[in-house]
Amino acid sequence: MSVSIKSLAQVVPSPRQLAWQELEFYSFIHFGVNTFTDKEWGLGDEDPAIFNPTEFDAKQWVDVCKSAGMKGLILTCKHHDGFCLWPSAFTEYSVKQSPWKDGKGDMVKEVADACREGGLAFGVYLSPWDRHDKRYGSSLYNDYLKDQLRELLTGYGDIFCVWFDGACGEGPNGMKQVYDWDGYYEVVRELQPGAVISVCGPDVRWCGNEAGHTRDSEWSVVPEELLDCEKIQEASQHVDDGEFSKRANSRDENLGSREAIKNKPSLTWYPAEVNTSIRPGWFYHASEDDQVRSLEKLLDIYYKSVGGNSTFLLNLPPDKRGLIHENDARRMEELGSILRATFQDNLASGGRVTASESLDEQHEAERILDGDQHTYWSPKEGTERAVIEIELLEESTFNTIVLQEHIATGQRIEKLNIEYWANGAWNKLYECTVVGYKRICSFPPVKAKQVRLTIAESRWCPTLSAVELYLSPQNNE
Ligand code: FUL
Repeated sequence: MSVSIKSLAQVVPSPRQLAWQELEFYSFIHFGVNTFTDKEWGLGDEDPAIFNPTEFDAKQWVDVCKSAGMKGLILTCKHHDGFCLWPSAFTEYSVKQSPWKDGKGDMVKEVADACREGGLAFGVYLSPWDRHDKRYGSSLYNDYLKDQLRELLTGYGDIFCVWFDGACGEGPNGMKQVYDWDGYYEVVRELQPGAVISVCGPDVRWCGNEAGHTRDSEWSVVPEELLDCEKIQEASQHVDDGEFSKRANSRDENLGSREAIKNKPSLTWYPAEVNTSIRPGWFYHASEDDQVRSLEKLLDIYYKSVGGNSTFLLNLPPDKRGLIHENDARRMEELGSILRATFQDNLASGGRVTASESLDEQHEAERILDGDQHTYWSPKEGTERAVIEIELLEESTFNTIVLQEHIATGQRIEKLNIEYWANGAWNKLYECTVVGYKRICSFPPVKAKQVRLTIAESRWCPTLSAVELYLSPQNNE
């Protein structure tokens, strides 16, 4: 093994990664000329005159997101067609040329302001692939993209995320662009040091698919080579250097187990984001009005992403009016209601908790139930197995347990099981591998007063910052 277990346990997130992880659930908004042409990928020759949302209301977008319990929103400020939703000084191909607000509107500003007013974090998607701009394919284009980044990162307040898409097709002159990734990152770091750079960036890893599929064991500590994965994927398909097939890939199922990392020279904190759309497409198509994902499916993805050590980026495409369609809005409200009903009453609070051992007074077992996810229990350094017992104030029925590790000090738990006391014995309830930022455990309802957690395997020494018990009105196991 190239890296010791102790040093593995000490790979930690940056403050910006930590702040991003705590957002948990946020929306993607795909809106632009494609909304009006009924396409997924524009060609870059769309007439700006078609861009004319008649009832655009950024507050409606924000309200819909909030009704689902989302904490942020990422807007496609420019998609592959190159059309900009803000009046960029560096191109004419933008809202400036559209009839919307007589060419005087700034959609990025309206959305950013509405987010701020509504208490949502705001993020920007800026497609490096641009099928309109004539500079595409030359170094001038890299300067153009940086100028656009500067506009977006200085004119619209705090930005929590810059989402870079890996797509790299041909521009209007039939040429491909060699992206200056490091140059783009420098601009982001300089102007918005608190923002994460996602997917084609060093802070947030693409989960590897757009279907909502999640991993059972999602590690945030993974081989460093994954950092470049989305950037080189396109090129790699044309290069067979004999090494490609051995490299870790963001689509691999097993990225962070001891087995997967055993011969890797270096590891990094690179947590996953699950991105998918509420409909089959990323942009709005009236023909998909009756294909909004079911509440059951969305809940399932929520439990496995937010509750599977990832974040959940759910796309909600506004329609030609500039509103999130009633069907999608209704589904978001339903989702929010069930999440609120599930997580409102923690049956473990006020209970008693004991641990097989504790590091010191600051890390006693009580930290697990103190309602503060920034305090935590931990055993002595080097203790890889531990047992925690919780006694509730009264016998209760529950079907959901939320576990949280204190990830600011690393991700350690590798194997855990939960039991409950009934009929004079401990009964098996749930078994899992990783916990990480959050693990939501669902199972058929049980009635008990005592619950026992056994951490059977961990890296160096585990931590737990929260164990919460709930009774969800809906069974998600
Ligand atoms: C992909 C794009 O090609 C899709 O249009 C969409 O924006 C998705 C989120 O990323 O790479």
